[in-house]
Amino acid sequence: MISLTIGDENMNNKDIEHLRIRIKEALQTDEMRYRHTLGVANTAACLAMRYETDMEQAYIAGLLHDCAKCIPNNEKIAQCRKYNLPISDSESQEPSLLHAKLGAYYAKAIYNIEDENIYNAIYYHTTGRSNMTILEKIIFLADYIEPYRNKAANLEYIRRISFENMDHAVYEVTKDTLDYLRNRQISIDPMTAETNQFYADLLEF
Ligand code: DGI
Ligand code: FE
Ligand code: FE
Repeated sequence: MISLTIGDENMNNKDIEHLRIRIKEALQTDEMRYRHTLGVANTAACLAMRYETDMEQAYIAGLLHDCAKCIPNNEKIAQCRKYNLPISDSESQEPSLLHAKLGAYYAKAIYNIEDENIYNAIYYHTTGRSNMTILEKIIFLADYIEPYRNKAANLEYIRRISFENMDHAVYEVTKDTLDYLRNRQISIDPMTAETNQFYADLLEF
């Protein structure tokens, strides 16, 4: 169902406001993180308008996408073990990556958001994956382009093409992320490389 107003169809405004307050509390150890989160939620809603998909769903996924970000890394590992979430070699090496899958789990288990599409958008928001849904691409891109982001290369260009062709924008984001990781000799998660390859092939780059 396409929802064109926030807090209308599936959740009322009080539910969304409640969710926002809970997220603010969950992120209170990092004052920039809540600001970033609101930026992602609002940017995701704008992309949903552009691509004529459910705006409320995009907003909620944006609000929740980093809900596990502020948990210390050793605790992220402990939580993943506790809830039987698989930890890959690359995540053992770089446990901060776990905030994506742990956040997806929390969206369902703690914040009671049952929507499978929101779950996947949060789960894959850091590395992306092959053949993403519209919502997955919206969250992946909103995370990178929201107004408070200011460090990434080519941001102006990626902001523009996100509103023109999301597949192209996902390709550019993963390309820049891979360059960034290689330049700093940081380990590359196979999923990040796979996402880049999938969108390069799709676009015949
Ligand atoms: O949580 P955010 O900071 O808002 O954004 P995010 O979930 O996209 O995480 C960004 C970080 O993830 C950034 O520092 C780069 C890192 N990252 C993305 N792909 C990989 C990666 N880090 C490693 N080690 N390997 C990857 O493949
Ligand atoms: Fe994140
Ligand atoms: Fe984020």
